[in-house]
Amino acid sequence: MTHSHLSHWGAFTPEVGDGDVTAVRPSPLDPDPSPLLDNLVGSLRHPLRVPAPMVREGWLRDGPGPDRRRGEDRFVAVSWDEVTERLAAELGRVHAERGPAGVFGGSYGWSSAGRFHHAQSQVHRFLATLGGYVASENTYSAGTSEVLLPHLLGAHDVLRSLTSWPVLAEHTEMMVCAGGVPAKNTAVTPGGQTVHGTTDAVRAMAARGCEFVLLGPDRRDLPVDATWLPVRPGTDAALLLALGHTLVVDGLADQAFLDGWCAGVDEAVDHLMGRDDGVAKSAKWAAPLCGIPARDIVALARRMAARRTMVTVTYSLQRAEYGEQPVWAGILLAALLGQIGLPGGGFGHGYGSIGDNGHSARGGPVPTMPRGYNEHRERIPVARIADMLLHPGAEYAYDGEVRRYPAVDLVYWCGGNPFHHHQDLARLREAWRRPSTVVVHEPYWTPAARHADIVLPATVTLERDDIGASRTDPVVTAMRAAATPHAQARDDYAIFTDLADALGVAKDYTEGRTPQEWLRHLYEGWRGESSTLPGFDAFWAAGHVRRPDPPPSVLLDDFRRDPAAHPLRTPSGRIELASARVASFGYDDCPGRATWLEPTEWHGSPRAARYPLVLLANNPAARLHSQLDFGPHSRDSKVHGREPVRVHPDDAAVRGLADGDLVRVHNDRGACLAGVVVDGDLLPGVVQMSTGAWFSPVPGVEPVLCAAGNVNVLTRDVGASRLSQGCAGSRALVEIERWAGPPPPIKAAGPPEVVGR
Ligand code: PGD
Repeated sequence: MTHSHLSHWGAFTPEVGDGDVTAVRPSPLDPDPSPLLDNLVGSLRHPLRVPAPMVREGWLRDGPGPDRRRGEDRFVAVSWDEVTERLAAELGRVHAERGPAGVFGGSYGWSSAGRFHHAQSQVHRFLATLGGYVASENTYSAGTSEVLLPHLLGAHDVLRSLTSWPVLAEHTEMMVCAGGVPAKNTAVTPGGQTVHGTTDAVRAMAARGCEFVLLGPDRRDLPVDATWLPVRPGTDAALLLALGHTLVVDGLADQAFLDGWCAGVDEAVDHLMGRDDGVAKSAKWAAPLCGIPARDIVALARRMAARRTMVTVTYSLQRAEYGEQPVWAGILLAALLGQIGLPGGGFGHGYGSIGDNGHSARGGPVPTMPRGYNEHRERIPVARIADMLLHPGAEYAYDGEVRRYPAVDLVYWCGGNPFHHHQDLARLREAWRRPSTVVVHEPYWTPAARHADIVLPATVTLERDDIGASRTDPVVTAMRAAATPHAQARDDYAIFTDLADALGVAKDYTEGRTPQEWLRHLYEGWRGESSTLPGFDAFWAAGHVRRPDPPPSVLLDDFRRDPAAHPLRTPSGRIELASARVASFGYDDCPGRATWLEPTEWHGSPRAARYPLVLLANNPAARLHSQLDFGPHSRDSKVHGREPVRVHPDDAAVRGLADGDLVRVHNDRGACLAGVVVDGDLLPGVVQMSTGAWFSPVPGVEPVLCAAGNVNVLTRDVGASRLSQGCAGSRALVEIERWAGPPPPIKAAGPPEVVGR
């Protein structure tokens, strides 16, 4: 057996003593194991585990209802029987009064690896069995592109089937990376990753002579030496358009490709030339916006045209106001180069945004817990949760539709942390006070759990058997329980089974299967008639089964070979460089062709007079999102126990700051404490803080001061545009000042107060 367990950040075998993990041995199959595995040490019996079912004191005493105490109240431990009875009654009340429209089960979040005990699948299945719920659509990761790309490239799943790394290693001569290929993100893959191969793949490309060009404000976003064009945050679209403009005026655009494979070419090129708005998107135009000299832009465009060039845009660029534009401009630039569909050239999206991007999928789907059918079809774009709670009944625009927010009365969350993943947390906290009841299943006292009325203690993967698998992973893993559940924790499946029983729908929910029977059922269903794959018992005994290596893939190669036989699912069947359909929606924040729109928050906006630093609020290197923030590896990354803020030496000097100083990072939405790390790898005027520190508001400070350094107190809660309504959390304007006086304690570092009745 090579390993006995799987997490989103690696396969491993734990060493367990006294009921807890004492050490973690990475799988020998993994050439580049992630240090995130260390966060698992001490995670099973940690004081932040939720030991028993908990009900918020105010909810228990006063009953359901909007409540400003949510998040600050004490909790009362109750028995499983009592909590099941109370929660079943409350679900019954909401369904009777409001029907499925009263229950929000959108419940976004990565939860844990494991195909059966997958928290999202379990909560959706349970709520569907009950008669339905308001769901959410798209992701915080790539919600902008998930709406935009079908308009430009059709149903082709560009987000998941990029040209694979071995093809890039063989053919790519230049890789122009808007946002880089950040190694930190490639440690994690939803569902699990036994083999970490992205950093080695990038190094292999560099070793074969591929030139990397980083367009971005943080040099660390590429793990190899690169030509660095430190573009100002929020101006990538301008730079990409200027590169395209240069190709056109220099006669380097591939007219045959534009004529044969693209639609909307005249409109897109007219905009580049400024024929529609009088502003040519030239290098001279872009230079003062993006901070890159015009001659460097022109020289880069010419070098790109002379080589096999891959243009890639990270997900973080679309996780922003007007985030559609850098993606659209990247596609336009790649189309002008004419290399889309050729090995090693063309367009990529999200190389380095997630561990499995660029690694080919291995055949069909992996074993998957069926979520059931949600008869209530209503859904909101995932990042509009606070708007929904604050403005029931209000109209909003989305992808050409006009919708209304439902009047939700009960929020049910399982496997996610909205007080980590959402923006403008002071606003979210206000919204969170509105529903009558908030239910959270959590292994830990996360900020989401602290802001709930009913907290049900869930097991973690090391306390249960499961099947681990993801799209690209070379093995399917028998995940073996290594410890007994902590205190009274139970599996989400067991919790929902009892609730379903109390509500009279247990048979529909369980289909009469125990967890072990489900594992066998899911595995055998996945194996099908295959004679090459072992049966369940042999799989379980062996610990894993290998999946065949997939052939290398090239994005859109079939379309390139024969566009008539393999048309895209766009109105024209071609790549839509301008989209009449998007234009017909009439959105000025996402018109029908790639453009640069001035962000509300960037160096050039009036607001920068008060908040002159552009904060990059991106995914962390020391943990997955907010998971195990208390773990040893995450803790080691902190400064005075707070999240680090990286500051350029010039910006530090102006403010009299040095390494290790405690600072207040602030704007008018809120503030957080952070520890200074002076770092010359940033563009001056740009600071960087990772998401994921556990929200720890200091009581009585308005609008909010987070003692731990949760960066989402500073970000703006707006949709990327009316087209996608995607998460726009990746940037914000801030100022930094030294924190004078004793720092407030981090309350989220310990459990909330639990009282008797
Ligand atoms: P996680 O910390 O992974 O964050 O947001 P997400 O909510 O996914 O939360 C998962 C939770 O599930 C954890 O609290 C964990 O303890 C719990 N959990 C794990 N296993 C189980 C289980 O078996 N049962 C139950 N009941 N619970 C379990 C991530 C989201 O954040 C994402 S994907 C992105 S890309 C966004 N990125 C940014 C960003 O770049 N910038 C900003 N400002 N904000 C972002 N937010 C988004």
